[in-house]
Amino acid sequence: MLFNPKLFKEKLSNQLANSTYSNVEVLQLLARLIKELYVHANLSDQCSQEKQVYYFSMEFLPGRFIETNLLNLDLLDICKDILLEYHYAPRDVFQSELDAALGNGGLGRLASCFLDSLAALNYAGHGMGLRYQYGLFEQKMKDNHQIELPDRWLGQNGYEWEELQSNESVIVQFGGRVHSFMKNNRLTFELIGTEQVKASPYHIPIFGFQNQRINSLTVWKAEAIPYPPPIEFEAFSKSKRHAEQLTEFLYPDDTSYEGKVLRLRQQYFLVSAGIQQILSQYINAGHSLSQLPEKRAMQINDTHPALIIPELMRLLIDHHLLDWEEAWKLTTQVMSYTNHTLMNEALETWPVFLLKEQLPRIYQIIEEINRRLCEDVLERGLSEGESIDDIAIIIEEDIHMARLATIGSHKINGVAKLHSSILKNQLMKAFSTRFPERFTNKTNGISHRQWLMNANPLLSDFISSLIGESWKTAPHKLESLLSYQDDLDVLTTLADIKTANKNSLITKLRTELEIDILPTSLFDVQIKRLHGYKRQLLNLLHILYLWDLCHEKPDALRVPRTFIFAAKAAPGYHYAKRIISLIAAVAKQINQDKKTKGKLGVVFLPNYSVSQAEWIIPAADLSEQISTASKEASGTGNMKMMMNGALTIGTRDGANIEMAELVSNENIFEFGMAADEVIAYEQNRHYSPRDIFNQDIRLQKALSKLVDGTIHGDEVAFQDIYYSLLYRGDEFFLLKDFGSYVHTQSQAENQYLDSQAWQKKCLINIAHSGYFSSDRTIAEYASEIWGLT
Ligand code: 73E
Repeated sequence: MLFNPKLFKEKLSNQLANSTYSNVEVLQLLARLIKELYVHANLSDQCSQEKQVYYFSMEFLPGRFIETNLLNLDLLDICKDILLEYHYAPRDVFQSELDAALGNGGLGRLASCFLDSLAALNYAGHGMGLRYQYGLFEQKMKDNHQIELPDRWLGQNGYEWEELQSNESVIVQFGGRVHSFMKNNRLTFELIGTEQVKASPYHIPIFGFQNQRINSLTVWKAEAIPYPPPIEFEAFSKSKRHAEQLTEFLYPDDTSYEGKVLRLRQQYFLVSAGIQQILSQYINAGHSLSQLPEKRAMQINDTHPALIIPELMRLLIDHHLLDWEEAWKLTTQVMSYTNHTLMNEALETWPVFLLKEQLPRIYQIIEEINRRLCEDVLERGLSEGESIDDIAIIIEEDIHMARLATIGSHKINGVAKLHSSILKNQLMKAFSTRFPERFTNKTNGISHRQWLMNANPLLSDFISSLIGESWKTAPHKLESLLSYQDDLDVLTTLADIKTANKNSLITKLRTELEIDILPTSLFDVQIKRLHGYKRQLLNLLHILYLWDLCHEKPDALRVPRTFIFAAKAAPGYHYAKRIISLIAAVAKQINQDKKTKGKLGVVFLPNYSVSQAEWIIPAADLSEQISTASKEASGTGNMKMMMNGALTIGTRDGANIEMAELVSNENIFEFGMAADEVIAYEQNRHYSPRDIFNQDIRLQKALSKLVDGTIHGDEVAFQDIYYSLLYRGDEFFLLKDFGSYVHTQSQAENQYLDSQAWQKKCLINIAHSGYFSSDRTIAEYASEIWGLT
């Protein structure tokens, strides 16, 4: 028996009996025990015959592993009991684990949910990422401004869950030049004079849900290769710095040339290290390369790892001596690509000169892929109105990564129905008409183990008391809850659970951040990356409107509300940082207003993280999913809050549409323009935010607060934001959707007054949320993209 809870129990008790420890020490002890008893004991099992999937991603956001791992190993209750026996508070021990700062937002969290589901469904599916020493950044707020500090998540002694596998280190090469020559009648390519960086893998175990499966997340660290003696110290420390920089920060500022180079090098470092390791293990296991697609699959998580396509080609051609056609066939059969955004600025391109300089052989291969693609397209003919620039990978001096990823993959998917259809019919039309069988949709999902079982034990236990435990492995069975939608006792208990979760959040915020929130208020939550299209600013305009309303008619607001925000803004995204400052300034102002005290509250929680989300989401009443329609590819926060019994106020965007389809329109608050209207405005209709402003007194009052000195706490007022809306085109149609948003918000308020009706809607949402389990998503990827059985 490999998974032996008895042994775990014995060892843990022995250790705890022998000495007293701090919470962190107990946590480290638990991690050590789990690795020793479960991972090491299973290493021999790893070289199995089953097909292996690798999920390449610049980001992973696992949050804390301790509860997840204990739950998956069926040790959670045992462990809590032992800790209590030795007078340790399980919650305090667990919370001493720091979140791994390997991600930024939804894209990284999705990757972690996928790893959880891959293991839960007993697939051999692993993550490949980078081990960023300082993560994205730690956000602090100072005088209403976001300050970015290095996130020291690795602590003094390294990360408790990782294990360095130094025997699996590989070398990644940059720069140099390509030497081509004839060898055995074959044109051969060799890189010479390169800069070499050592890549060391750290394995983090990923356990399946009570099924004995152990997968891994491998994160690579960059190190300089020691010079042979005599060492020239100055040169060595320069190259050390250059190497180590590669895995210091996630998304380093790329506004400068050096920043861009660093990001490109990071991307190549990930894919080169990852694929070298995968190929060498594959060959060492005695497999033949011709069978690669039957035995290995690789998912490219957005375009950041798209260089894996030319890198695999390079290895197959230059190292394994395959010819181009064979190598291309294997590569395209192995690779598949997920697009996560249609936002123009996120569609990556790299300047040709940069690739030529940093990765000369990779550039040659991309050039050849492009040449063959264009030749083929021209031979078959362009359609009416089409130009080769709609298809080419290299246009003028830029390499288009989404096109490279698409042509090098056998499947391309978007992450919600609407997004996939825009991807197919607009952005990638020239490709989808030529390769229709490659385009598919895989609507995102979230791990119900992490976001319901772990984050909300009260709700999870209550659900099990009603419908049994089978939903835990078959989340669609949450639908059985529908038979309780008119059961008053059930609805009352749901309300009580929400209140208990709100109280826990209140206590946490009071003790840790000295923030006080109104216990009896409606918790209105918008937690996500800060971006113009996500429209945190629209939420804020509504708050300013309500503030006015409360002053004018003190009884107008029938339900007290607390607006909860949490968001990080990319360091180089000035406008997003200004919106954070505005939220913080408005919060300060409103919270000090004696006239609206007890009715309105606004909080901005600094340093948004997975662990923080696990506190906030179970306490949310209203989930703000208010992106400009067509801009949010899917969203996953929407699913998390739905699963935890919050109602959504949202646009018909991303996965909101599929949520509405499931729960039907009366159980979700939809508002605003639809995607096709937005697209039509963008393409040809004239949009005049000023006309709307001139006709809406509520907007005039709300917006004037940004410039008339009402909102201060800043050296300048918020003229820049005011101007962006009124004079710079209001890119994300806030003013256009404002009226409809305010109206729908007031409908939500009316509904909330009828607690029973509200709870019924919550129950219907929870019951349908099983569809959004990432187990469903992964089952679809497995059968339709990866060919797993
Ligand atoms: O809609 C979300 C989606 O739910 C989308 O914005 C997000 O991915 C989530 C998971 O599919 C996303 N992140 C990025 N692009 N899309 C991104 C792009 C560049 C850098 C970092 C993240």
